[in-house]
Amino acid sequence: MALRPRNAVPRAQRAKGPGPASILVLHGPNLNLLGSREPDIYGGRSLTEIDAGLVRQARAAGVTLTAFQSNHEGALIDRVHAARNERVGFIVINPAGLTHTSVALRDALSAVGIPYVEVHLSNVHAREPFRHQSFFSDRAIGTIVGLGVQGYEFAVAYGLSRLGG
Ligand code: CA2
Repeated sequence: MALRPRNAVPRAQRAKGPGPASILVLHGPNLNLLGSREPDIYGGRSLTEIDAGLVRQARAAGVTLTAFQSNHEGALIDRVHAARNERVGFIVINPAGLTHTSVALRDALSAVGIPYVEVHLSNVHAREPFRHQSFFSDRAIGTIVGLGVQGYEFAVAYGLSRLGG
């Protein structure tokens, strides 16, 4: 019997096509407001600053990282579909408010089959009961909540290790 290293990515989940696999970071509705409102809950850094840091983190490991934010569910679904043809090997997603409502975005991620980690800046389990339910967690490799921007950094570091970067 052939043994596979514990964290190796199964063949069916590897990014397709030539060239190195990349990481896609997806941000859901209202996260474009980061840094400008409710810093006590979501921190003081803008989304542009956060994304620039993640791009640098991945680049240092020789991996391309692309970030995308939308306030529209359909645009996020289209972006997930596009990832199929882009050699995206790993997704980091903060679905924001769609976490608690969107079967459609969950279905899109399941359909493309790209492994993902779900990140939330705040500890959703310490907030209102409606935030305790996620349509994404059971299909995620893992979830990171309540660690602020570091949650994204840990998720990208994990993605890099999976991609061998
Ligand atoms: O903690 C998170 O990351 C959330 O995904 C953020 C969502 C919330 O609906 C989830 O329950 C938990 C809200 C994103 C709103 O982002 C804002 C950013 C700055 C100012 C106001 C809202």
